[in-house]
Amino acid sequence: MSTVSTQPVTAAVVIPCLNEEASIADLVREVRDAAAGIDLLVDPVTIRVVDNGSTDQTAIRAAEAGAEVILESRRGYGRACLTGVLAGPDVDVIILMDGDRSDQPAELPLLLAPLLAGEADLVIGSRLLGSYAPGSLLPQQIFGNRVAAVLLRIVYGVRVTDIGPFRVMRHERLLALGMREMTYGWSIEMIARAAKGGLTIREVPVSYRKRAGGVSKVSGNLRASLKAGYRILLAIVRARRDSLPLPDDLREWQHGAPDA
Ligand SMILES: Nc1nc2c(ncn2[C@@H]2O[C@H](COP(=O)(O)OP(=O)(O)OP(=O)(O)O)[C@@H](O)[C@H]2O)c(=O)[nH]1
Ligand SMILES: [Mg+2]
Repeated sequence: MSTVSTQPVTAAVVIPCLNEEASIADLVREVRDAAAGIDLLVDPVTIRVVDNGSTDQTAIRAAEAGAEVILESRRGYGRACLTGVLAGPDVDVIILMDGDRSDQPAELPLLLAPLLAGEADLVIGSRLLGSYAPGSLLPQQIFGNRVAAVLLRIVYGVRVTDIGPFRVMRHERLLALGMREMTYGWSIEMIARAAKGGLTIREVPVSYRKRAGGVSKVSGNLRASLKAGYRILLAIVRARRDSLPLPDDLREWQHGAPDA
């Protein structure tokens, strides 16, 4: 089912951001350097920073560093990801990564290679197969990820070690998943829907850094962590029930979707 690329493909790096002024400019530069050095059939690579109502200088810093900045006033991690995915012009491949500089853009080729070779439809960077800096993943995150992985195996028969934010997928395939989860359940919903749609999911080891500055919105905040846990469980259950709409349905749905 996966597609092999023999011609250069276009790609967009979508970075959801909420108050990441401390890290976003360096991250954008790292992505640009990584994209320039990619010895694969990817060209050009655009960088879309989706600013989700930051009250700091995130948007200005990102634009100064050369990113395209998309403002999304409706809150939610998944919402920001989807807005970035849908922001035109259409590209062949979508790359998702966090805005706090925890993911390493230099590892982009590791994720792109299996996708472009047609070996996988969704490639996810696994921090547990790779490495993570001390303090970058809290014990509750590791535990939560393990629980989520077990549920994915039980409900969808898919084996993953981590629910990492750094991932790549063809634009068209991602749209066809009909993503609905507009908060932190987005990452797990993508895996669940891909598994349900019979897509091939591949993990590659990546290294994960501690956030480069700024404030944690999820793992460092108990209330946010509990809410994220609930959204993740909900996403697993809901993805099982829902059908997979066509891309056109998704575009319509995105317009009328309730706020997260
Ligand atoms: N667009 C958008 N982005 C968000 C929102 N909340 C968090 N983010 C971004 O999503 C990414 C993940 O959030 P983090 O705060 O890093 O969560 P975390 O990785 O669990 O926590 P740390 O380990 O402290 O980094 C970061 O790039 C945030 O800026 C949101 O509501 N909207
Ligand atoms: Mg983070």
